Formats: sequence, C-alpha cells, structure tokens
Amino acid sequence: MASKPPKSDPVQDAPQVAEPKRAAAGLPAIGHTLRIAQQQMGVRRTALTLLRVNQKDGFDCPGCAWPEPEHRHTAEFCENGAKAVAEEATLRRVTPDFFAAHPVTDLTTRSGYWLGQQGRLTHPMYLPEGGDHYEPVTWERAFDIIAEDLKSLGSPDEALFYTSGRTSNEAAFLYQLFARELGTNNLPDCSNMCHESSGSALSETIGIGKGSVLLDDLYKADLIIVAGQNPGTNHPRMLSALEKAKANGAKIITVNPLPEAGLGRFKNPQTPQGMLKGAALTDLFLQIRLGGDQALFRLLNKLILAESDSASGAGSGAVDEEFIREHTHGYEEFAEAARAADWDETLTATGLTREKIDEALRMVLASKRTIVCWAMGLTQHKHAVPTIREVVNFLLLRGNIGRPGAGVCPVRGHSNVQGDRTMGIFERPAPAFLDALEKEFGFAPPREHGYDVVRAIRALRDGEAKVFFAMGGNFVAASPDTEVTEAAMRRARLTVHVSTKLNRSHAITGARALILPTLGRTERDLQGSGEQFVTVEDSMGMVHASRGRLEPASPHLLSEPAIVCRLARRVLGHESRTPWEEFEKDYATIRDRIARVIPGFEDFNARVADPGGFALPHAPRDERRFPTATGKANFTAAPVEYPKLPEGRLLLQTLRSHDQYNTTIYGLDDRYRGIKNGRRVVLVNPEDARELKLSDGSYVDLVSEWKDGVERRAPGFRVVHYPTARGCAAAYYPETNVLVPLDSTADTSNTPASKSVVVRLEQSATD
Ligand SMILES: Nc1nc2c(c(=O)[nH]1)N[C@H]1C(S)=C(S)[C@@H](COP(=O)(O)OP(=O)(O)OC[C@H]3O[C@@H](n4cnc5c(=O)[nH]c(N)nc54)[C@H](O)[C@@H]3O)O[C@H]1N2
Ligand SMILES: Nc1nc2c(c(=O)[nH]1)N[C@H]1C(S)=C(S)[C@@H](COP(=O)(O)OP(=O)(O)OC[C@H]3O[C@@H](n4cnc5c(=O)[nH]c(N)nc54)[C@H](O)[C@@H]3O)O[C@H]1N2
Ligand SMILES: [Mo]
Repeated sequence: MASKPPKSDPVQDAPQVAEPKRAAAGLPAIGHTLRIAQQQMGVRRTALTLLRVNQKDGFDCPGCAWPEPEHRHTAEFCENGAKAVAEEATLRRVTPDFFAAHPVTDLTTRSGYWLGQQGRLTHPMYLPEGGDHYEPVTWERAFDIIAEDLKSLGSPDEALFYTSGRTSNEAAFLYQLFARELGTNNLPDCSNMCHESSGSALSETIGIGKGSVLLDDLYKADLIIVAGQNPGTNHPRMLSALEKAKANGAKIITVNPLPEAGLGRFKNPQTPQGMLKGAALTDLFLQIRLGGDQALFRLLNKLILAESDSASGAGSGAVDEEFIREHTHGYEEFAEAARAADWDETLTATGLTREKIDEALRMVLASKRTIVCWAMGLTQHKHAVPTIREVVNFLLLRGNIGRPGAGVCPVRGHSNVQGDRTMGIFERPAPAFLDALEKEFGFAPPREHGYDVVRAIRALRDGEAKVFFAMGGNFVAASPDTEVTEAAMRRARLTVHVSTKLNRSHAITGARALILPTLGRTERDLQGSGEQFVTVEDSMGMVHASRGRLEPASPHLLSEPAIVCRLARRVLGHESRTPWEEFEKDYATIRDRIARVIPGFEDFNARVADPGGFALPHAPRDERRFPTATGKANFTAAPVEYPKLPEGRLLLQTLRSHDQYNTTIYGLDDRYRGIKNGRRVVLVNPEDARELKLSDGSYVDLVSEWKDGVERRAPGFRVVHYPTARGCAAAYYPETNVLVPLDSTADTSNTPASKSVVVRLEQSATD
C-alpha cells in the first residue's frame, strides 16, 4: 500500500546535521530508493515500474539527460531516477474534492514539498476571475477560455509559451509550430535558466550549441575534468561511466567549491564488488572559489603555452600546432591574452595553491585525450559564457575536439531539454529553421525574436505580456527574484499550466487560471490510431523512443501532443492548414514532418525503430568541421573576470539537495551532505563563520545585496559549518530564489546568476 501524503504544513523544517558522507550510492541508496518509491506507489507497482526504466522497450527516465549505455543492466536506473519515477507513478491523487477543500489562498501558504506530495492532478480545473476555488471544467470549455483570451490580445506577442524540459520531441515540435502560426517567437524555456550559457559559448566557438562527446568517448579519455557539477546527486548514472573510464586508465580532476560525495568514493550499486569496496573517482580535487573557473582555465592555457615555448618543451607537442593551423581562428589574439594571465590574480580568484595548479598542469600535459564535463557551476554566473569559451580554448589548444576520447561535455539537466531546443523551442530561432517551417507548413513564421525567461518576467511585470501558458515546469518557483516574479504573474490576464503535479505556479495566478492535467512518461498513450510512443534526445545527441506502460493516473488526462492539437484547432481554426487532427491521432505523422524540417532526422520513423535509437549529426565531432561564422573553431580572448566581495559578505550559490528534482521536493534530507529533516540551511566555511561570529547551529537571515539597492531577504536559515571554499556559501534552491535579482544575469546568455549572489548573514530575530 502507498502511504498518505503529509497532512500538516508548513512541514517542520528542523535541520539535523551530521558529518558529510565520503561515498555515494551503495546499499543505503537502494534502501532509500525503495522506501520513497513504496510510499508513493506501494510494493508491487514499485517493482513493475522500476524494471521498465530506460529499458529498450520501456520509457525514458524522467530524471536527468544522461545517456543510456549500450549494455543495460536489468535495473538501469539510479536512486534519484527512481524517485523521479515514483513521484510521477504515485497512487496519490489531487481531485476536484481536493480543490473544493483547499481554496487558492490556502494553497499559497503551503510549501512546495506539501503541494507536490498531494499526488497527480486528475481533472482540468478552472479558476474564474475573482474566485478562490479551482472548479472542474470540461476540456472544450478550457480551450474556449484560452482561445477567448488569445484572440483578444492586441498582438500575439502579448502571449508567452514557456516549456520545461520534460516535454517530448513530438509535443515540443507541435507547440512551437502552434506559437509561430499564432504569430510569436515568445518561447522561453527552462534552458534559459540552465545551459543557455553553454549553448551561447559553444555555438560561437565550435558552431553548434551541443556537447561533442558520446558515452564511448568517456571510456577512451585519458583525463576527464568535472567542473561545476554534482553528478552523485544530479546525474548518478554518470558515476558508473566515470568508474568505467577509470578502469580504462583515465584520471579525473574535480573542480568544485564543495567536496561532493559522489566524486569522492562511488559504490556502484550495479556490481557486487562496487557495493562492497567502492572506487575513488577523483585523482585531484581543486577546491575552487565560486566563479574562479575562467581564471583557472586561463592560467592553465598560459602554462600550456609556456611549456610549448620553453626550450625543453619545443616539439613536445604541448600544443597541437597542426590542428590550430588547419581548424582554428583567432589563435594569436587568444595566445597573447593567455600569456598575460597573472599567477597572483589567479590564486586570488580561485583560492587554489600554486602546487595544486601545477599538479593539474602535469595531468593535463600527460593526457592525449581530454574531456571537460560541466553543469550549473559554470553556467549560472555573470561571466559564464566567457568561462565556457575559456574551456573551449583549453581544449582547442591541444586539439581535444573532434577526435575519440576528447571534447566538450555540457551535462544537461531535464531529460529532454536538449531535444526541445532541437525541435525549435527557442525565442531566437535560426532563419534557416523558420524557412524550413515556412516551406513545410505554408505560413509565414514571425521573424522577430521573442522573450527568454528573464525578459518574459519583465514583460509580465510591465504589462506587456498578458497570457502565460506553460508546457510543464514550475515557472514562479524556478525563476529568480521570487517576489518580483510572483507579482508579475499576478498581473497576467490568464495563466495556464499543463502539469502532472500540483505546484506553486498553480497558486500564484493571473486574473483567471487553468490547470490542464497531462500524461506522464510512464503512462500508456492511446490515440485514434492506437498506442503511441514519443521520442527524446539525451545530453549526447542520441534520439530514442520512450513508451509508457502504466494505466494513466486518471481517465480525464490528455497527452501533451493532444492538448496542443486541440488548442491549435480551437484557436487557429480554418486559418491553419496544418493537419492537427491527424497529428493527434498518429504521432508518426508528426515525426514525418520533423524529418522534413529538422536536419539529422531524415527517415525518422524508420530509424527510431532501432531500440538503441540513433545519433544526431555533430559536425565538429564527426568530421572536425566547424560551422561558425569563420568556418573554423574560434579561439576567444575575453578579459578574465571573477566575483569580488565587499568586506564581511559571502558569495552564495543556490543548489540542489539530494532529495529534490528542481522545485519538486522528494524529502527533507540531503544525505550525502549530512543534512536531515530540513532545507533551510546555509553551508559556511568554518573559518569564515569564525570571522563573522556565526556559530554552527545559529539561525540567520540571508540578505542579498545588489546594485539596485533593494533588500532581498530569506529568513531563518540554520548555519552549518561546512568545508566549502573560503568566502563561499551554499543554500538550496528554490527557497533562495527570492535572493537572486532579476537583473543579475550572465552576459550574452541572460541566464540568472544563481551561483553568484552576494549576501550578508544577519542573526535571525527569533534566534
Ligand atoms: N536528482 C536530481 N537530478 C537532477 C536535478 C535535480 O534537481 N535533482 N536537476 C536536473 C537539472 S534541470 C540540472 S540543470 C542538473 C543540475 O546539475 P548540477 O549542476 O550538478 O546541479 P547543482 O545542484 O546546481 O550543482 C552545482 C554544482 O556546481 C558546483 N559549483 C557551484 N558554483 C561553482 C563554480 O563557480 N565553480 C565550480 N567549479 N563549481 C561550482 C556546486 O558546488 C555543485 O556541486 O541536474 C539535473 N538532474
Ligand atoms: N536559484 C536557482 N534557480 C534555478 C536553478 C538553480 O540552480 N538555482 N536551476 C534552474 C534550472 S537548471 C532549471 S532547469 C529550472 C527548472 O525549472 P522548471 O523546469 O520550470 O521546474 P521543475 O521543478 O523541473 O518543474 C516541475 C513541475 O513540472 C511538472 N511536470 C513534471 N513532469 C511533467 C510532464 O511530463 N509533463 C508536464 N506537462 N509537466 C510535468 C510538474 O507539475 C512539476 O511540478 O530551474 C532553474 N532555477
Ligand atoms: Mo536545468
């Protein structure tokens, strides 16, 4: 039997703190997984469901975007994948009775954890203007309401169409097509808050905004640098890949302000030996200060050049001269900037010692095949784009792009965030993509760029956008500057959420609001032509099918493609020549169109029949061709930046605990970091804490300081003395989003700088 959701809320947030763990996974992980899964699903459903995750005839894990290995274990999932599945396959339900019992004013007082724990949404629900209760509504009426509002807009650009990254390729393709037939490129997505900086930096330098390695490359690498990523929690299956890489002789350098458990010792739950002993993954740990990565890579580049310039190094091949000559552009300017890198400044920016950097250099020079992996620790800074460009410089210098065992590896978050972008979910679409849409569907797509997430919030705030539609996600909780974002959302005329689970975005609404409940990945999708499957693209550009088998959570759910098709028919009517009805009936007909519009998808339906899926083309990886403006891989030479802190302040990063999936909170523990039963904690280096007179266990308010002079405050955090880098602090998202100023974003990519918030810690009034 599944257990009931918690009744009381606010759930008691009373953190208990123990020593952080050194090893990740292993037996405790399995026990933990089964406990959480059984609470949601009961024993039988847990076993049946978990066995189908990531199997060739099963569904793609809705957890992260890490690829599936060629040879899959019977249980090809990880602890956190299993939690993501349990969250969706839960037997708990949010019915119209629930909404009758809980007015919206009540929902706004509840924690995100409590809301999520209530279970799956079962009926389309409508919140009328001035009402305080969502009421059940028919699908027809729901589409009428949306159509009314969309048609009354002064311009289609007053509507926003957000996407979170779980949406399938088929649904995403239809969704962007609908928005563009309506007449807008306002397609902000979670990627704007996530890997946008990677996309920006990579498109400019190598000509494609995606990683250049496949799983097999990791197994062939001599050196893997993992910077700004916590795979033990967020991409647990990556640890198995790193373990295999090490068995093949690779060395691993970890660059992180925190000593994250998984990168220390890993106990592979899928091998008996791994369970007992575990393997140490990291060979060299560089405990860097937040935002110090650009300086670090710049100095390494200087040292590589110096090695190449030195008499003893002449001809040593420290730099790959032939590759640089044949395939790159901008080398001279870059080399000049790199040679000017300053040791002292680098030591200040990184907080590292000379010895550690020298050791890293030796490992770099000894490696013939190097891969750099990264995630949010690199992308969510003001200077994220130049930081990632510097990583590209570092790899180009030794010819580490476009050959086996080497390359760039941005590790994506949401399971189909990369696919959604490939399908055209982008506020700044390429002209060639729009041309292809125009040719295939016979309408003139809008050419003007749309709003990204931050600009969408400003548009709502300023009354320039009036209808907000979300395909999944939890926009108000995931976005920065919570108070600003919530106020902005309340100004909308209509907010609509296509969702599986209840979340805060359903409580903070426009004048009218709709909740449209949808099928999850685990569920059977039956349409006019029979059972359907969808497709997804993983972090390494592999496309494959995903087929749900479970009975849907309620008979009233529609699939995401069906919702878009019906909405499009209702809103666009006869003006649209697109066969929406046929698309809804048979998703293979959507894939036929994708095949004609998007390069790399030729013969889509035939190729996706291969259970292993297929790889999308990637010119730099496949043929060392760089489709950039210069036709070559571009070296760049931006000035080095790093955050500078005023006296008595700390730099706060906002990150994930082990028991959450973004804004979905599975539980109140962060096992690897030794935190139990609470989320309002702030991790502070003991030396900093001593200087700031903050004892372990005391309570503080986090107050963010930004140049607009507005005081942003998150009250009541328990101080935890923790071995993070000096001057740095860490606390969980989304509780701390209230501290991230809307205007504090990365240059070029406009991604909120969620890993770089200047804060002062004030004793809490209640302490
Ligand atoms: N279980 C689970 N899985 C998930 C998610 C989840 O919430 N839960 N979220 C998914 C999503 S959408 C994403 S984007 C990914 C996120 O995956 P991660 O990027 O691993 O997630 P974060 O928790 O934000 O962790 C950031 C890591 O970077 C480090 N870091 C922070 N700032 C810096 C810096 O300036 N320099 C360096 N070198 N390191 C830094 C932090 O200490 C931390 O280890 O995970 C995906 N997978
Ligand atoms: N401060 C701070 N803010 C951050 C980050 C950070 O590190 N720090 N990280 C950023 C990152 S990397 C990301 S990706 C964003 C995440 O932003 P979002 O993607 O918007 O947020 P999620 O929490 O993943 O969304 C969860 C909701 O998605 C819905 N959902 C789940 N599965 C499905 C499905 O199959 N279909 C549909 N239609 N709905 C579904 C459920 O209703 C659930 O409540 O947050 C960003 N915000
Ligand atoms: Mo993400």
